[in-house]
Parts: sequence; structure tokens; C-alpha cells
Amino acid sequence: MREWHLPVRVEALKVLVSGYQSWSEAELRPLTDVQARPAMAWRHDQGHDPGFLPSGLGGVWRSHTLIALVRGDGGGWVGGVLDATRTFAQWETRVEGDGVQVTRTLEGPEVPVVWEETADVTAAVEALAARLGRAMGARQPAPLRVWCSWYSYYRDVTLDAMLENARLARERGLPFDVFQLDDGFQADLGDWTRPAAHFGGHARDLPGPLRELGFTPGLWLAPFLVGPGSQLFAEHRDWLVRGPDGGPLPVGHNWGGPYPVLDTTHPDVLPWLRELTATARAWGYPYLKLDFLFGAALPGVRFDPTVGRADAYRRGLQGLRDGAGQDAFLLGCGAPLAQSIGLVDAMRTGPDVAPYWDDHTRRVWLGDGTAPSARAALHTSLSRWYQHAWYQPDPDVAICRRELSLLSAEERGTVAGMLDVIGGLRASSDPIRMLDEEGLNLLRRCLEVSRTDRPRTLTRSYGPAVTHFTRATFNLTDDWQDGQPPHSVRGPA
Ligand code: 9PG
Repeated sequence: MREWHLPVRVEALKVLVSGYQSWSEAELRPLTDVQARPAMAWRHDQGHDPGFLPSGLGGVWRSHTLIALVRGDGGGWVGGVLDATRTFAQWETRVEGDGVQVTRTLEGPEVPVVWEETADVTAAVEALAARLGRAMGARQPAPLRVWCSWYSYYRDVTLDAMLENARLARERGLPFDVFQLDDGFQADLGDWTRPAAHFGGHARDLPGPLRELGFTPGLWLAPFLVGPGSQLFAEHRDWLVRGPDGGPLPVGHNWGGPYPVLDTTHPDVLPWLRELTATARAWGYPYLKLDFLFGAALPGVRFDPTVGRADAYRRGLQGLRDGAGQDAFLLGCGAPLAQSIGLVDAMRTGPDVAPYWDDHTRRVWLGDGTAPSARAALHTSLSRWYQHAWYQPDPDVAICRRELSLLSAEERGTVAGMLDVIGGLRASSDPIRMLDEEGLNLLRRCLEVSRTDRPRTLTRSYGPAVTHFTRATFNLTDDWQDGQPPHSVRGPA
């Protein structure tokens, strides 16, 4: 552990933090604000790092890998690490006495740490992120444009729905590169090669027709998870990370209950993981969305107790990369961020988008900012703008349809503006037949690949995030700000 004491006026400071994994919040906040901690314990495993939770306290801010303190003049302090392959770096800033106490803890092997004062926090954060990206061999492929089944069909997706959308996308001349089948095709978590009855076919039936239509086939997997009712669970109970009681460690709560996770330090698990992605590849899927990856890094009892949890995670991810091949495109999701650099091509950098602006009750009253909403996705991805140096950022899908959506035209445009500023992967989940002329035009705009933008200031923001970019200003608050309506995006003015 290392500590620094800064004798500064805390009222004038803001703090830039980034949560542990894709779905955890990243924020830009006055240092004296409260960092929310979800009231529900199951969110601690599934949305955060249970080994280093958000503080839940006023004036105490926790961040993973990188942190920054911003003064009113745009200068301040930046902290970060230059290696995250086997180490979690945990930063905390705490208002104490007449200043700020900064603490940095490493979980895992020692790594080079940077802590510096700077006249330009934006530039220093970008430079530090770029150094980490280079040190870990960040993969930086060209942005892809992806249609994904999740945000319209959810678990009820069928082979026919996939094919109908792919055909319509081709007919309408929509410039998608990838058509990606999401959760719902499989019999159970872990039983990836057996289809779900409702799917109306097998995942391997899809790539052929998609290729004929000119699209690259993509597939979702949650490769580390094991459904408690699955064949994998019944056959390999000894492959699971265990809890303090010796039984399988519940990793989170989804799919109607808790689910365990594979222990990547068990000698039989890595070959199984390699075979899984090799199989998906052999079915014809060079694009894989690898989801719920955080599970492999949870604190728990593992087969090999000498392997740290960051290391355990990275071994698992390496196995998935080895099976898929160097030329596969891997999108990480629900994943420890920095620990994935160099192994994934793209990474979800925020919670799920939803066809509504905010989940106010869950966010404000339950302290859970990881709940799906357009606002949460914007807020988090914008505050992680610098992570384009680590992978291609995926701020999640645009929502262009008007049916089955509560988003206003203004709010749909704000999501589109965020995609432009982030300049990463472009995705949509809208059923193509639901899009009228207006919807199709917005979708075409959302699929236009762009250059990553930079913040023009971190000292001002409209909401608890980085909102002022050189090409656009976002108002994430529920009030007008300097003549700009709530939930809107505008040119720099
Ligand atoms: C499929 C979905 C989609 C989506 C992913 C992920 O914390 N949670 O309870 C939680 C549940 C689902 C979720 C994210 C968080 O969505 O982000 O794109 O692939 O899984 O099940």
C-alpha cells in the first residue's frame, strides 16, 4: 500500500473514477459527494468488485486502475499503473483533515505505478491510459458495425428472427458488418452445444445464410458460467470456484437464480474453454461476445490457491483467445477492464442501454447505477472516453425505433451523439421492420464510424459524468443547463 497526502482545498476538487468492470459506474464528481454503493448484496458480485466495493461514503471515492483529481484550473493529479495482467490496482481518495488522503493498494504482483501532478488532467489521463495500452499490447482493430439480437428479442430469440433481420438489413442497404446472436439460443449456461427448444434450430445453422447475405456471423457466450441445472454442472462439480462453505460460489443473480462459475486454475478447465471457442469458430463465428467474464475473477476458493484472482481471470481469457484464434474478434462484456487489455478487441464500457432514459428508483434509492438505462450507459462510457487506447470501446446499442421504446426523439439523438464522441464499435438491436424512414435515417447516422473525441474540459459538467467534449455537449441532468434542454446533446456552441 502507498499513501499520499495532498494539502488542498477539497471544495474545489472533482474526482474522475472508473469502476471495476464493464457495468460498474465511471463518474466525474465533486470530491465531497457520496460514492453510491448498491443496497443489494447480489449487485456487489455482479456489478462491482466485492473485494473493493464503491465506498458508500461522502468524500471517499474508489477507483480501479486509474484515478484523477481535477482542480478548478483543469490541472490536478493522476494516478495509474502500467501493468494489469496479474494485478488489480485499487485507488481511494479520502477527504481528511485539511486535505485529501490518496491510497493505492495492489492485489497481485508489484507493478510500476504512476502518481503525478499535472497542469492538464485530460492530457495526463490520456497519456497514462495510452502507456498502459501499449505496455499490455492493446489490440486496436477498426470499428465494426454490429446488429445484436438482445435488446429486442432478449432470451426469446429465434433462428428465424435472426434471418429475417439479416435479410431486411441487406434489402434496406444497412451497412452492418456483423450479425450477432445473443443469449437465448443455448439449452443452458455451460451447455452451449445443445440448442434451446424455442430457438428453432441450432447456432451452427446460422453462419451459412448470414455469410450468403454478406454478414460476418457473431455469437454470444458466457463462457465461465455454469447453470445449476446444466449438464456441465452435473458432470463437473469439481470444476467450480467454491465459497467459504465449500459449495459452489454463487457469482450473481440472473436467469432466475444464482449461478456458479468455472475455476480457471483447475487443469481440466482451460482445455474445455479453448475447445468452446474453437467450436464456436468451427461453427462459423469469427466474432464472439464473451459476457459475464467478471465471474472468473471473484474472490473464492480455487483449485490452485497460489494463483491470484486477476491472474486466474487472465488465464481463462487467454484460453478463450487461444481457442478462438488470433484473428477472431473478441468483444468482452461484464469484464474486468484493464485486465482484458491485449486479449480482447473490443470491450463494453458501460451498463446495458435500455429503451428508457433512467431507472431512477434503482439508481437513487438503491444506490445502483449499474441498472440498464440510456442515461447509465451514456454516463459511464463518456467518463471512460480515454479507454479507446485499451480496446475498441463498445458503449452498447443505439435505439432508433419508436415502437417498444420510451425514449423521446431528443433522447435517441443523445445516444447517437454519444456513439459519435466515443468513436468505437457501433451496434443496434432494433427489429429492422420496426424502423420507419426517420428510424432508418437515425440508424444510418449511428452506424457512421467516427474519430474518438476528447473532453474540452473536466472542470464543468452537466451531470455526474464527463459531458463537455470538443464536438458535443451532453446534458445528463433533468434540468435545463445554460439554455440546453434536459437529456440532450448539442454542438460545442
Ligand atoms: C444477455 C445480456 C446481453 C447484454 C449484456 C448482459 O447485472 N445484471 O444483472 C446484468 C444482467 C444482464 C446483463 C447485464 C447485467 O446483460 O450486457 O448485452 O448480452 O447479458 O443475457
